[in-house]
Amino acid sequence: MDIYGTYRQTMDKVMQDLADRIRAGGNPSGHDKLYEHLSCRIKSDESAREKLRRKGLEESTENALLKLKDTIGLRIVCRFVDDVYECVRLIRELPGLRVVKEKDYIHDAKPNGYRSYHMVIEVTVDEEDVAGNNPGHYFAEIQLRTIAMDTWAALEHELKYKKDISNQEMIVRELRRCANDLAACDISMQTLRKLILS
Ligand code: 0O2
Repeated sequence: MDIYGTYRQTMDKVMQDLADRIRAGGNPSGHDKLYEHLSCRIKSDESAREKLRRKGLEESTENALLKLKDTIGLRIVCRFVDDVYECVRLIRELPGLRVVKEKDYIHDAKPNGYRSYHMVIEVTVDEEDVAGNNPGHYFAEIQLRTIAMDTWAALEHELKYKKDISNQEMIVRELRRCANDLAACDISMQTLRKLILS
């Protein structure tokens, strides 16, 4: 059994239900799809344990479910920046969930160039949680970004794990430049769409 113990099944249920509801809202009939793709995952046992250790916390089911807010993760990739914010609005209005934390790394990019909109939400479900509540509460993190932001994050994530890169400084600088160029493209594409649709 993994670190999530008997709660794993409920986590899968919470994740699938959330994804289904976002898919339903993000595909309004007669309108363009709000997002390009949506993916979800439960953080692996190994990765959850590594994150708990990194935070100086004991590797327990309680800590995994209560202290890590991203064990249930959804990622929504949109074509345009406006669509990201439209999806955020849609998620805020879903019943049975409470937004606990939001970080707008699109408006305030990280120093390395990372851009994305992060939401931590608490979902209420008719199952017991690790604190013994029923209905129970489960946390999930939703990351929303454009295709351009997603491409950048995927590449940067890959490079993060290659520790023996020479020219590290130059690569970090170039990655930041690429992130800024892609952000400029996102703005141009958004403007073009407005022009085409007006
Ligand atoms: P993984 O493997 O993707 O799950 P937290 O670290 O979550 O406790 P914080 O500061 O609230 O605390 O997290 P933050 O910065 O809002 O974002 C956490 C997640 O966002 C990361 O999860 C990444 O998925 C993504 N992320 C944040 N910054 C970067 C970045 O600079 N580059 C890339 N590629 N992704 C980033 P994990 O758990 O680190 O990893």
